[in-house]
Amino acid sequence: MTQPFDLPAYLETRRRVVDQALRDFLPKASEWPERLHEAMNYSLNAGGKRLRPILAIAAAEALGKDYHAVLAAACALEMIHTYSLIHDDLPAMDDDDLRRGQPTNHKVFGEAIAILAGDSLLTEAFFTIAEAAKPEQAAAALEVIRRIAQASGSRGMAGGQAVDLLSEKKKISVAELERLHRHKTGKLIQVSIEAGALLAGADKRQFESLSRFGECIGLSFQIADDVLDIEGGEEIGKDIGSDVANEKATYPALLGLEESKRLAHQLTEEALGVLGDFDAKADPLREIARYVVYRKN
Ligand code: GRG
Repeated sequence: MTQPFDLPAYLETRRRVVDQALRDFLPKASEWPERLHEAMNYSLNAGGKRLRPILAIAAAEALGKDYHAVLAAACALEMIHTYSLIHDDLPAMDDDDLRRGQPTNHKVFGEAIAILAGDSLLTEAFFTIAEAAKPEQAAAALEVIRRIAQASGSRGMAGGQAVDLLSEKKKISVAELERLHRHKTGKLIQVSIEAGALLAGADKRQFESLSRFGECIGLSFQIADDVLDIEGGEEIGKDIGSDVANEKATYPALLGLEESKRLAHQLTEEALGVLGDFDAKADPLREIARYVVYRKN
């Protein structure tokens, strides 16, 4: 009899691989300039779920490859994600005191170092991919860098964040909210899966299915995050209700809690549907798609 897939064990083993690789790639806190490297390591090692790197690894595994070929890109995605959280917590943005259950970067290191730690993590991400690429991987690595850059800057995450901030205290439509969310959170999640697929040598059809899968779970992740901001317990590790306090447009605010949950589940079903041609090696991706909307933090 085949064993049911054990998602917690899968997430834990892959998280350990990513944690070790991040320690290997990033300059140590003891290296000059020590305070800046300490700040970068502080946020990177603050206990994140490592969802984006694990998605890159799971995409490669769905294609029959192991994590070695994708590890540098996987870590780069976590560096970019961590940069975005450090900057998002700054007084000029969300002004949060807690992240992942610990004081935010600027609360410990001050605003100037927090800004530079974010800048450096973003830059280090691209250094990491370029540095690790073997000659035979050069074309795939270049395409991964192009896509990650597009998903992170004004065409992606930073663009979505800008619109999010400019929309505070304003009424926006569901279509505008969806566009904002797809950019702010969705594109980095989507590109995590695309990076894994590209570095694992996906053909065009496989790539398109995996990319669409990433697009669906990118949006369902953000809708679930909006729901968690209202319903989450203390395991969420940040200030609950901050969206309401900041008068942010969210799915629950625009559609109500029940409709938001229904939409997140609909996106999950769509994500599972596009993996129809993949065998059991895609089970980690399938289970992560479910986990994204049922998680508690
Ligand atoms: C500052 C350029 C710039 C962008 C910030 C992603 C983002 C844009 C801000 C984060 C605000 C936020 C809480 C968004 C909700 C979605 C999200 C990214 C949640 C945190 O991601 P997880 O749950 O976090 O993967 P961990 O801590 O597990 O890594």
